[in-house]
Amino acid sequence: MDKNLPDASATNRKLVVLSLGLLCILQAALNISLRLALYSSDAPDYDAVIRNLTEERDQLKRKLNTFDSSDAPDHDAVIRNLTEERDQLKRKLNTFDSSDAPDYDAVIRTLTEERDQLKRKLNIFDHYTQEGWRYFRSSFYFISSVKKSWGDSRDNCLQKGADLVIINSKEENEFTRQFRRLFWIGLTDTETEGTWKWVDGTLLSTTTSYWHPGEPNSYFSTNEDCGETKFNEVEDNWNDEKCHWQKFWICEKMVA
Ligand code: 2F8
Ligand code: CA
Repeated sequence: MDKNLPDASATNRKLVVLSLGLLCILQAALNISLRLALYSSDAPDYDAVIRNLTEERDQLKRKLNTFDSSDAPDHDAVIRNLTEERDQLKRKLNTFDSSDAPDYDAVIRTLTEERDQLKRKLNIFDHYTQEGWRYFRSSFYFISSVKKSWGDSRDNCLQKGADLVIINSKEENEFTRQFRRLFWIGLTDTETEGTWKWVDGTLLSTTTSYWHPGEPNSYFSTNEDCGETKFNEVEDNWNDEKCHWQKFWICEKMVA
């Protein structure tokens, strides 16, 4: 072998070392460019956005916890629903942290929309409870503290953006019965004697009515055209009564 010629294996080693060196440089360049792309000054500060959203979510949580769940039986359900929504947000945040390449903008848009929905719900809840309305199964109820005729009671509810209560279930009837008061409810047969209708125009269902035995009777033909809760010691507590009588009343406002 000519000693002036370089050894072939030494040349190969040099080539391998050179290639590895080039690969390292390429890798470093790729890392730097990726980091620059991710953290360039144009990109939003995702950590800060997520911190803010998390803080707002926690504020909602604290606010929800201030509601007294012992006040109304279904208050619990509202809080459970809202808490579940909040936890869903939390779970989303957690997957967001661990996923490989999240679409940050989409996640933040979704979180923001869900947070805003929670805010709107809380605002409605705050508004009605501060005005003294009671919540039960997706409706707020206003319990009057003065007496009026059936027609004036209904007008009062309409002015509040509500109407006289429509009772659709035994549970709702029990909700109204718990107050042990004589209340006008949104039931009348003024249009056609003997055809009882709710204030939204629906016919009273025979399977969901709570007339006291013997009622409605238009007592001694005295033209009793308006429904009330009266015999509150029993489940079937409704009575028909003369509409001009002054009684307490209950308004109902359904919430979406
Ligand atoms: O005020 C009229 C009212 O009077 C009675 O109830 C206390 C009648 N009930 C019975 O007689 C059982 C109601 O039907 C009547 O509306
Ligand atoms: Ca009657």
